[in-house]
Amino acid sequence: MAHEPEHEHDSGRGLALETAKPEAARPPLFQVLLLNDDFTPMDFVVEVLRTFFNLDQEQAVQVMLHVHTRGRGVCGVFTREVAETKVTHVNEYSRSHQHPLLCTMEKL
Ligand code: TYC
Repeated sequence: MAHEPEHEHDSGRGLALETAKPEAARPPLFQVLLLNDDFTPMDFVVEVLRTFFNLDQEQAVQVMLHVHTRGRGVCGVFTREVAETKVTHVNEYSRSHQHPLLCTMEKL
């Protein structure tokens, strides 16, 4: 286009126009993490990763062992509301089974 007033800060008519940023097209992303502890059984962590994060057995064991050896690990990346719901559900599930497993989230 020769002239797009929406993107011009000086249109020549003394008026600055700007369209709103399309935030809805790229919502902020959050990684959901599991933290290691000394008490939660490995099988329970694998079950959590399969149930809440839709990982297959092989992926779930890989992530669990990463958390076990490195202290923390990423279960998945989601928009804010989905990440918050995963964190709440995983922590409630762990507590309901008397395990101290902790799930948290961080903005990317
Ligand atoms: N460290 C635990 C154990 O040895 C296993 C474990 C892995 C716990 C990952 C939490 O997020 C976790 N039984």
